[in-house]
Amino acid sequence: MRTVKTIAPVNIALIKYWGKASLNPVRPSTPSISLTLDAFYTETKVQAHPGFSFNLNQQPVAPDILEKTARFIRLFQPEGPINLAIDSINHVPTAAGLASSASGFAALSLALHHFYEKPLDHLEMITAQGSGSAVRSLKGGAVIWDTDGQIKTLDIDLSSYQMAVLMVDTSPKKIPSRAAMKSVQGTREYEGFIRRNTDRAWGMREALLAADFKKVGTLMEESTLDMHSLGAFVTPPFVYLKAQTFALWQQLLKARQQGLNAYATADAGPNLKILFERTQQTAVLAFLKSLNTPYVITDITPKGARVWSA
Ligand code: 2P0
Repeated sequence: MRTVKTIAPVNIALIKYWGKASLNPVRPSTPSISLTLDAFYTETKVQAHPGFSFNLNQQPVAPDILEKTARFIRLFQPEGPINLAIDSINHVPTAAGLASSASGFAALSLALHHFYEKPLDHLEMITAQGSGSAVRSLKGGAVIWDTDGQIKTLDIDLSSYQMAVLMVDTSPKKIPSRAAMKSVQGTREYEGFIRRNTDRAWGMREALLAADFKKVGTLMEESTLDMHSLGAFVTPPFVYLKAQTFALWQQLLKARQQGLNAYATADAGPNLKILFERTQQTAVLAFLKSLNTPYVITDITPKGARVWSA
C-alpha cells in the first residue's frame, strides 16, 4: 500500500494573521510573522485504503472535520472516490489556540502533495485553503506570510529565542478562527487594524533582523492586543482570553517593571505564550515557577514541514 508520512511544526505568530483579503485564493489582509516551535508538532500518515477515514490522536474525527478534510482533498483529487486513510497525531492540544490547525494542515497538505505527486509550486496556495497559519508551518524559523501569498524566512539567530507556553485551558475553543475573522472584518474598526498591523509587520522584520528584543516583544504584544480587541466591536462581542490569561499577563508586566525581559502573546484561545531571550532563561524559569501554572519551554526550530518516509 502506498504511504506517505509527514511531520510539521506549530508556529506562533508575533504579528497576527487576522482576516482575509481574498478567499480564493486565500490571501491575508496583512503580513504575519511567526516563530516555529520545536516542542509542538503534528505527525500525519496518508495511506491508500478502500474508503475514506481520518483518525486524529487514534480517534475518528467528528463528521464536520471529516467533511472539511474531504473538501481539502478535492483540491488534490477533484473527482472520483476518495480512497484514503489519514492518521494524525497532534503533539499539542487540539484546537485550543495552540496552533494545532497550523501544524495539522501543513502536515496534511505536504503529505497529500507527495501522495498525489503534485508539483510543489502551488503548495502554499493550497495549504492556505485549509488554514492560513499553516502556510507559515511549511517553513521553519522566522517566517513571513505576505499579502501576495508568498512565504519568506528571515536569516536570524533562532537559538537566541525561547518560548514558554502556559497551559491555562487546553479544551477546544468555542469560536473557530475562520468565523471570528469573518465577523471582525465586517466592522468599521478593521480598516485601522489593517493599517496598524501592516506597519507593525515591517517594524517586526527590522527588529528581528537587528536583534532588537525589546522592539520584537513590544510589537508582538501590540499586535496581540489589537487582534483581541477587535472582538469588542462585533455583535455579540467575543473574548478568547480568560481571567487567568489576564492575571498571568499582569504578573508578567509587574516582573518586567522589575527587570524581567520577557513578553507575552495569545492566539485564538486563553493560553499565554511568553517569548524571552535564552540569556534570560534562569530569571524566566524562576518567574514561571512562581505562577503555579503548567508550562512547556520550547526552542525555535529552523525545520519546517517535511516528509520522513514515503
Ligand atoms: C495567527 N491565528 O496568525 C492567528 C492569530 C490565530 C490567532 O491564524 O481561517 O486556522 O483557517 O485561515 O490560520 C488561526 O487561524 O485560520 C490563526 P483560517 P487559521 O496564527
